[in-house]
Amino acid sequence: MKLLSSLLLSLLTIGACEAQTTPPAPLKPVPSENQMKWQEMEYYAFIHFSLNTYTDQSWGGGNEDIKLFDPKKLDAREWVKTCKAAGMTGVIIVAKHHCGFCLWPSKYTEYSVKNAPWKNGKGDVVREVSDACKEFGLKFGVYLSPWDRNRSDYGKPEYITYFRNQLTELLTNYGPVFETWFDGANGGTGYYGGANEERKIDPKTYYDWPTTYALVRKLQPGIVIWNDGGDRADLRWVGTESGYVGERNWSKLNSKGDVDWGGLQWGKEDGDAWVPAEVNTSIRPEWFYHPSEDSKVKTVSQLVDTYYNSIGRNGTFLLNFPIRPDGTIHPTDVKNAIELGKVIKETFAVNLAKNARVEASNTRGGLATFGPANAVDENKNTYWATDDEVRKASLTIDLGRPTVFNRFMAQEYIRLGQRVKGFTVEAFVDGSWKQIGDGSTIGYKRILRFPAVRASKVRFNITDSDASPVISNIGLYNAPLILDAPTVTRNQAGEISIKSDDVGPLFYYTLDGSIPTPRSAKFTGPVPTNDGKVEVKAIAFDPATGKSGPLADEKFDISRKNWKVLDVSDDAAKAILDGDPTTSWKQSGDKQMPVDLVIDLGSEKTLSGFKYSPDQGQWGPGVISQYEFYVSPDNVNWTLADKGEFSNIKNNRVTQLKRFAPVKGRYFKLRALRNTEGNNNVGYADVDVITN
Ligand code: FUL
Repeated sequence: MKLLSSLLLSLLTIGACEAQTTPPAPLKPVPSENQMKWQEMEYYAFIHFSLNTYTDQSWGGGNEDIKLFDPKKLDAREWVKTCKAAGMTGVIIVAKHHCGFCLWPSKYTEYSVKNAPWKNGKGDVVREVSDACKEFGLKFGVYLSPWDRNRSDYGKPEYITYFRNQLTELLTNYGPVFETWFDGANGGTGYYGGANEERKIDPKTYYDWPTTYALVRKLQPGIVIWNDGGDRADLRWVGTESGYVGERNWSKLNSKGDVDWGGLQWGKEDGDAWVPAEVNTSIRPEWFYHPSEDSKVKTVSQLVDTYYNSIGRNGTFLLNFPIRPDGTIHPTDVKNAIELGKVIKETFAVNLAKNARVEASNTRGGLATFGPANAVDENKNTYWATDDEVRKASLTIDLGRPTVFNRFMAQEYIRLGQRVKGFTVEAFVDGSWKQIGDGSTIGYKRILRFPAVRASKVRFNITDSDASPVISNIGLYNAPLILDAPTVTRNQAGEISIKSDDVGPLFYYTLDGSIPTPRSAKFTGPVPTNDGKVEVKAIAFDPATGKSGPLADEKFDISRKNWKVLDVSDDAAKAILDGDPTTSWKQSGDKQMPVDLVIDLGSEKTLSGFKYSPDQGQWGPGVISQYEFYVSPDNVNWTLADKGEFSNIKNNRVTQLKRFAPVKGRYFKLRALRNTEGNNNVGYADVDVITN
């Protein structure tokens, strides 16, 4: 008996040892080969260009005149060169947006470049982009809008045949395609071949996605499919177009069933399908080009912030360039994107942890094949792994001497699944350990930012994991200070504030229209101004290098000092006038549409427009989508000055600017007729006017 049990024990031990000398079993689901290749692309471009570029719209109605399309300076090589210089690895061209106009000469419609004046109808934007991608070594992708406001057969089965025919053209005639994008947006109304009506489809059944996916995969075996609102494809939207994914971000979802907003932002820890996150956002507030946004191009530090909130959080980063009517990208967009590319390159050029001495609290089977040195060798095919039963482990990096850094990067070997759900990072500073950062998930890539520290050792602690951790890479970096145009705001009292997304720069400004220099006034706190219109010019300055960043030029209309929100007793309503887009106020829940906001300007003004900024929060903010705007001399007799829709405000909650013929009055009323959710919630982050 004794003999038997010791035999059993040694057999068990051998079994256990054997298990620990082979690679860890995958924690399913795991990425497909196509998803792996896509994830490693990390950062790529969107290009939005269509007839609505010429009509200054977000969504074309489907009846825009083809004759408008004549981009005389179009050179897709320039677009792709910009993408390459910005550090991008691919380009997704919007081949057809919701208006139905095709940027390639499709055989199946007359509503395309073949009937445009551009190149006498001989042009093909899709061809030019795919050729340029080949020339510059970037991958090529296509967006084909399922919703088509031009087609008379939209809503009928015939349209699905049309849609698949178009898809076949795009996936057959332009070489390898790395990604297709099937936008879920559908506003109902449209031209529809002259019917000019509202058409409702059931996005779950109408498009019959399984058949379309099979076609896509047959034509392009290396592709990944993005789909929003249809059957689960290969990639997921993150629930916002503002440029971030959740700090906790699982690359998993359930293969069946609806996904709520949290599922889009954070994925599902126990999801049964690999559906990683793609963060799509535009370099400007909107997707298409609008001249009024020339001063609203995202700054370098905003772009860098988005980089960390996407790639730094286990997502990819899809950054959009709107094309101008002449066919070019605006120089500011080009400059900022290239600058972002430089910052990223500079930041990650030197991995201070590369080949450093490392020790781990546990190594799988005690074998070098799974040893911690694999986590600092910058080789994506090797990894540090622990024994199966180990869920908490530490890896200590010895830098050899005090070293300054402000970024920490970790990557899981996701071919074996996503596992880690809690970690901390400590630095050995002046003889003791100090925590400098923490996080939940890691996935393909996770980057932490923190103020620079000078340390000789760093400890990475995995505090929680769904299976034994498998870490492919760790990096430490020292990122440069970013100087770009600062953000200028004006509060209700008329005071100006200046700030930027980085920590450290000083700010100099002028109020007289002159260009600020480091000899101008230095911003030390809110600056009072008079009640009139004010133009603020400001720059950020790095005292260590003596360098300054680009100019911020902000024009404010009359001060809102004497304004009052009428018929509201809630003091929190002042958020509407405080000039801070991050604060907001909501009408009381018992109000039914239409819901009015009435403001007393304090004295008579000539109004020629207004601005509405919706709540930036995610939870039920009451974003107005249809409005009327009235002006009154006495709060009794009202004149309708303007009415209309805030297009695409549901997906992109940017400030809406509306202009109208000048009207005199002391009071205005913004009437909400509808919101983006179809309920009675009405909220505001900011409301302002344009005066003559
Ligand atoms: C949205 C669309 O409605 C926008 O116009 C844009 O194309 C964006 C990428 O997707 O849902």
